[in-house]
Amino acid sequence: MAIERTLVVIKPDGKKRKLTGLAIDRLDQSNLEMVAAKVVKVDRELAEQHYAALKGKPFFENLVKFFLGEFHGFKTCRLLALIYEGENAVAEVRRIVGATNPEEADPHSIRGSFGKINPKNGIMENVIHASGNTEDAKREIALWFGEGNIES
Ligand code: IDP
Ligand code: MG
Repeated sequence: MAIERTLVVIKPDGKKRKLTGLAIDRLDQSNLEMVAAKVVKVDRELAEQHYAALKGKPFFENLVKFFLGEFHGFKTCRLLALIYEGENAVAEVRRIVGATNPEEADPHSIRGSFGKINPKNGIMENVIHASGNTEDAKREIALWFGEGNIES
């Protein structure tokens, strides 16, 4: 099995609802190692690049606003970004995080336990981001941490 790295970000709803510690605790129940952690000031450019694959979707603008903390009262949006490393890290973190739609996610998962759909705009407020595949993980890690900025 391949040793992988994957990106996790605690989203503004997770931050606002004080679920950061709980999310880390759940991720600690894996055999993965947290190899980097950083609080990042998120601006529109980072938010749009992070979700570049979804540009053109009808919910894109509200998704970017959500990620910038605009629906959770954050004037400056600082989010915790983490990198986990280990065997099958991408799939393992996704298993703990749960499916995109919190209403369909396994109730044992973070999103299934704590996510919700915002009734005003339909955005899936699902507490935590996790890279969807190894390609996305590489791109996202470079975007959030920069090349070569991680302790080896
Ligand atoms: P993922 O976060 O599970 O990888 P993506 O499809 O990459 O899911 O979408 C990124 C984020 O955009 C989701 O986590 C969720 O917050 C939001 N989102 C995705 N699809 C929808 C949708 O159909 N309606 C509302 N929000 C969505
Ligand atoms: Mg995704």
